[in-house]
Amino acid sequence: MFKKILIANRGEIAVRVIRACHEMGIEAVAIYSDVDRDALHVRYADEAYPCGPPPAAESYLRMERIVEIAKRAGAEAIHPGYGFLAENGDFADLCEREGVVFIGPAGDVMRKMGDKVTARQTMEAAGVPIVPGTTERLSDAEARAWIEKIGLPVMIKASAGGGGKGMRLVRRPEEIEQGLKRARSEAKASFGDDSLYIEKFVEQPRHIEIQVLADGFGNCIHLFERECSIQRRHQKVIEEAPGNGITPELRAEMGRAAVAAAKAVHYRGAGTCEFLLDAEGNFYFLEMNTRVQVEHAITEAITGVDIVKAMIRVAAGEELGIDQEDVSISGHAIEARIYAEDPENKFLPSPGEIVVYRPPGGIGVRVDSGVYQGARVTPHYDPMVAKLITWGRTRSESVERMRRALREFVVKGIKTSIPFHEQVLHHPIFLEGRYDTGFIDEHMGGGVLRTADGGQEHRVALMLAAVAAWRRDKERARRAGSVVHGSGQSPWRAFGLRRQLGGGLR
Ligand code: MV4
Repeated sequence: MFKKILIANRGEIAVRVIRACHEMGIEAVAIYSDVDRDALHVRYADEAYPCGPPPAAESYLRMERIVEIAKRAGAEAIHPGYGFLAENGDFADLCEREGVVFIGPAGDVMRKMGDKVTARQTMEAAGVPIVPGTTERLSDAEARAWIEKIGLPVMIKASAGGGGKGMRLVRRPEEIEQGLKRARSEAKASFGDDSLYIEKFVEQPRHIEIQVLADGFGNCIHLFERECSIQRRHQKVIEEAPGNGITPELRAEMGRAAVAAAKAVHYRGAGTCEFLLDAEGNFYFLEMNTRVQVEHAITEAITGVDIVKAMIRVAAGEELGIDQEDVSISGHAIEARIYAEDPENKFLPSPGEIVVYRPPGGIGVRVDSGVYQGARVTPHYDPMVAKLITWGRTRSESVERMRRALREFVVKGIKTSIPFHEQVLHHPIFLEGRYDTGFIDEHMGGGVLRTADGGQEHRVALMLAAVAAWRRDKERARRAGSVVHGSGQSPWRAFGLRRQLGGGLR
């Protein structure tokens, strides 16, 4: 096993990896940009080295410099976390050339999945269902012909895109020309690659993803699904595991597809296959994320498997040591991503000093955070300051814990998305678990919480929704004996009293 690992990241994920290292008796080396000298991940690490000025391109993305630091510190491996260099095949190649283990899949595997046209070809060949559409790079003429054949509506997507970047929805014939033109020029400008492909548009899909783990010996398992349909502008806000209403049969089928996807590329490490699930229960492969994801912790909560430790073990050449039959789902977990953003002001970033920081605790609560009281949130990086994960034996229990934990969570000095999460956690459609990717746009007014000036109507609507939820909960509790406790008094508490008192209750 490695004796020392460098973590090429910052924030909560760097802390998460350091914790795994320390449990395994491995020393952790941090890197930090000039504004991160006092960051939490630096304090947790055994050693830390500066890597440059705050812009990521001059610090956390400096491949040669980071590998050089690893070698100088005597670290045998680099964990990239998520973001930054995590899905950069050239970085994995560089590590290998320099004799440092990259904790993740091989560079060519990342490139294969990073290029969506190649990924679609690979998945089709492996028998994994892909969204109906094309599997070649298309000229404009070919694209027109295919759109004719597939029929509207379609999505025009950039092969080099992903995660919602570089895609355009075309619903009407007159939108085709501009769609193609814009998609191509955006792809060229954003990725330096204007290859496009076409997919049939899946209406009101749900985002269901499967966690996989694989070693270098051909062992590959899945750790079931996560539902990530609650997103705002392709940014996940709330995730849960298992997914709502996913039958054991569908779960097994999607799990098999994800394992087939991973095996097709000789995957090693932790990865995630994203699928769209339509209203009829059909699922389609979208893309594979070749890294540990932000939301991995909810899978850890329901399976008990430490995903980061598994990544480190297989990167060190060990066998996975877990069979598919060894894993099962226990209970339900929900994650709320706490962002330093102001939900009452268009989710604008809210940097500054965290003057008061009092995270929740107690049974079934996990907080993975990269900040502490007195720390500064700078505008240079991702605004996520903490992940709040609650587990319960049932979905209702995890919901109740999440409400309780959100209520306990005190962050002062910066604005956070906590009030927005509280509203979602009281929304009848969320409570029913019958939502899709349109939830925030259709039921949360696009996510904009308006207050003082002219937002009265909006607030009333949200309060009525909360009261409806409370009535429904009460009615259901009466009929089924499965209670979502605490909602008896909370619609008013959450939306009226608490706001009137201006946070005084905290
Ligand atoms: C789609 C789609 C409907 N049909 N593709 C957005 C993120 C990227 N990973 C793929 N995305 C979508 N692709 C087809 N053919 C709808 C979305 C989509 C979406 C997907 C997952 C979660 C949230 C979403 C929000 C809007 C659109």
